[in-house]
Amino acid sequence: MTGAAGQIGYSLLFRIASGHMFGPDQPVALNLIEIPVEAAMKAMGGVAMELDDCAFPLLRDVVLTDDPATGFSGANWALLVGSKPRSKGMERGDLIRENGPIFTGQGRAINDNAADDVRVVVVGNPCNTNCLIAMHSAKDVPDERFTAMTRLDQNRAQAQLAAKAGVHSSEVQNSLIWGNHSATQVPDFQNPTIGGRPVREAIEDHAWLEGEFVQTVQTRGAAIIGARGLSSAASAANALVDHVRDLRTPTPAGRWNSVCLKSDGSYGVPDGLISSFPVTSDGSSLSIVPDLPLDAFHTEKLATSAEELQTEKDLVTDLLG
Ligand code: NAX
Repeated sequence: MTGAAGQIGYSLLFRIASGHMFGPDQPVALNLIEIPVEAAMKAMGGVAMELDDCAFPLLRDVVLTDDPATGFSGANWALLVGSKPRSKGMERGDLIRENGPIFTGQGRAINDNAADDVRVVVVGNPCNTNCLIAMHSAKDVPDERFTAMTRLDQNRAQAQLAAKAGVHSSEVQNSLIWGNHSATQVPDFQNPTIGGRPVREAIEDHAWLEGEFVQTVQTRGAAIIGARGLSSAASAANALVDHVRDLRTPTPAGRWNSVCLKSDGSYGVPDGLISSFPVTSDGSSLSIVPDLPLDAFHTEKLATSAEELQTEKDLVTDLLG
């Protein structure tokens, strides 16, 4: 895992070590990667001390390093959480250019050092384009092993729909996000169900669905920062646990999860972009669910998000080899 001394790391590592990500019978060894800066390495050392202090039965080894080659050595799962944060006055384009080279280096280090079955999940933002760069930099690793995370957005959408319908979140099934993990993402209200009924039947306020629902999910990250003074961390770590667990286990019939992966041109998203789709897993390989209906509202919004992904890709063409 990269970014091990960060906020998400502080929530995530304890969930992994206690068996939530890989199951209660799977021992884990953690390779933690930080930047070669004294404060970051020292903070990561503190996290490792706390992992020791939990005496987790499943935790077999913890390696601390600032060297990606060492960190990714033998890794079965590479969780790319660390990235440079957006600083004041920085445009999204600047952020993409700043982060790009990090993911080139990490992609190469994964290619050269990880286990043959490595699977890579990118969380560090802009996660879709960072994932694209890492995928292109790891030439020997099949493209389908690279995903980026919209599971937090999916979980947020599920919670919002449940709250509006006045039911428990478990009543909402197949909550779904399309497109980019950004403010253009498309929270779906056509294909999920609430208590087995279409969302538009369970929630009669259709203006709310097209307006407040979509905007609330798109801007939830900013709302958390506004309230907490810090970005979402525990919910992001929880979403990553969900993401990896659901890629590792076969998806129940009739269900799907939101996963960003390489587009095959499905739903009009240009081939090769890393976009969020409804995805099923057979436990190892992933498939985009075909032929879901998308009305004009969803189609138009997805096209806008795909255009944004294309613009991001165009900014980093030189890094795509
Ligand atoms: P923090 O700033 O708390 O931690 C990031 C950590 O990454 C820092 O300790 C930093 O030193 C480290 N880091 C930076 N560059 C690195 C590199 N090249 N190698 C190894 N470590 C490196 O951020 P945190 O709140 O933990 O968030 C991490 C990332 O997740 C951010 O990019 C954030 O935007 C992104 N998020 C993505 C989400 C998603 O749904 N995809 C949701 C949550 C979060 O906003």
